[in-house]
Amino acid sequence: MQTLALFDEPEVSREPKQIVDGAMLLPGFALGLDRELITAVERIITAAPFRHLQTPGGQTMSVAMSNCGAYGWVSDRRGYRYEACDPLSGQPWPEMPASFATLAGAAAAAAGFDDFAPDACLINRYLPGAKMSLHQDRDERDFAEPIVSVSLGLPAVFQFGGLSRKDVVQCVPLMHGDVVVWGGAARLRFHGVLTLKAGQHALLGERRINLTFRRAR
Ligand code: MD3
Ligand code: FE
Repeated sequence: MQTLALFDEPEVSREPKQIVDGAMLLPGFALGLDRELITAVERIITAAPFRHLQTPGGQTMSVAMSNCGAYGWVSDRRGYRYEACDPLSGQPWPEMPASFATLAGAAAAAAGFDDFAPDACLINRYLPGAKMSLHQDRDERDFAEPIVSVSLGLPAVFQFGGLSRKDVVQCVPLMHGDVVVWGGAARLRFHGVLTLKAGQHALLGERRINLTFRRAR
C-alpha cells in the first residue's frame, strides 16, 4: 500500500516561502508566541489606545493604530512621520516588549537580515470592513533595513504590487501567526490590505491585529 505524501504534510507548510525577491513569508513563525503577543498588545493599548488617524488629505483611516518602542508612526493633516511621544498623551510610546524585539530579530535573521534592531512597532487593528489602501512605507531613514510584519487574528488578503502604484498586484493570504520579512528589492513596493471580512477568531474574536517592526531612525 502506497502512502500519499500529502498525509504526512502539515495542513499548511511551515517552509519559508519567497513571495517576491526580498519578501519572505514565514508561515506560522509567531504561533508559539501568539498569546504572549496578544497580552502585550492589550497592555500597550491601555497606555496608548487604538485611534483612527487622519491622512494628510483629511480622510479618516479605517484601520485603528497604536505604537510601542522608541518611535511611533503617526499621520495627521501635517503629514506622515515618526514621533517619540504619543500625540494623545504627550508621553513616550510604551516600551517595546523584549518578546517583540526578539521575535522580530529572529524572523529577520531567518530571512537573511542579521542584527535587525527595531526601534518602532506600529500596531494596526482591523475590524470587519477596515482596509489599507495601496501605499509605500517610506518614512524610515534607511531603506536597507527590512520591515517585519506579524499577523494575528482573522485572516486578510494582502496585496503586493511593484514600485509604481499602477503596477499589477499579487494577492497573498496572511493568517494568524504568519510573519513576513520585507527587505531588499521588496522594501519599497506598493502594498495594501483588502477589506477585512467578518469572522470569528479563537483568540481575537472579530479582529485582525498586525504588528510591523521597523527601524525608523
Ligand atoms: C511591504 N500594514 O503598516 S503588513 C503598514 O497588514 C502595512 O497591516 C499592513 O502595510 C497590515 O504599513 C501590511 C505587511 C507589510 C508591511 C510593511 C511593508 C508589507 C510591506 C513595507 C514594505 C513592503
Ligand atoms: Fe505598509
